[in-house]
Amino acid sequence: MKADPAARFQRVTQVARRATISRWRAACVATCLALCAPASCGDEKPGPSDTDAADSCTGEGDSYKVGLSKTSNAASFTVELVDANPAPPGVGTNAWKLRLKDGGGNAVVGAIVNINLYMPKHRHAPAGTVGADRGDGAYDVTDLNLVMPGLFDVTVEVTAPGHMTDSAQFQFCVGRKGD
Ligand SMILES: [Cu+2]
Repeated sequence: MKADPAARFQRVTQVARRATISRWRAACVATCLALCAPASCGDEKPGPSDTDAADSCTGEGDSYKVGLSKTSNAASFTVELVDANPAPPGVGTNAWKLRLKDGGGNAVVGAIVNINLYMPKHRHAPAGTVGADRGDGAYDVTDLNLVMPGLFDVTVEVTAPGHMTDSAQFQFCVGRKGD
């Protein structure tokens, strides 16, 4: 059988991709194992050293408060974090209420709101989600999944009628639930 260079290239690419994915996965698993290494893993109240191991980003990122607001990169919007559950943001499923305003302070309605996640220290991007339009500039995010402890960049990408797509970033150091 004649070797097909295109097929061979595809196979090599696939193998390389798979290797990248498995390396990525291994790094992730290693991180999780390191976090769960203490015998106390699963305890309700981790000790101080355990907590440090859990986040390794203490003091970094935004300090959560009700009404924390960010201006988008091109200053088209402000994105206000009106409410968060849990507060501050924690590992697992998070529910956020956002309020969007344009540069003139008017409610942004009918926008497509994508929430993108990235963990800068782990260098991977967990799956994000979307915000549901509740009218009058209010958008509900019900299933923001912060999959593990660590530093998260939470990018709110807004595409609204009459505006260029623009993004605002929050950054949170996420600890274990109950921290
Ligand atoms: Cu991670």
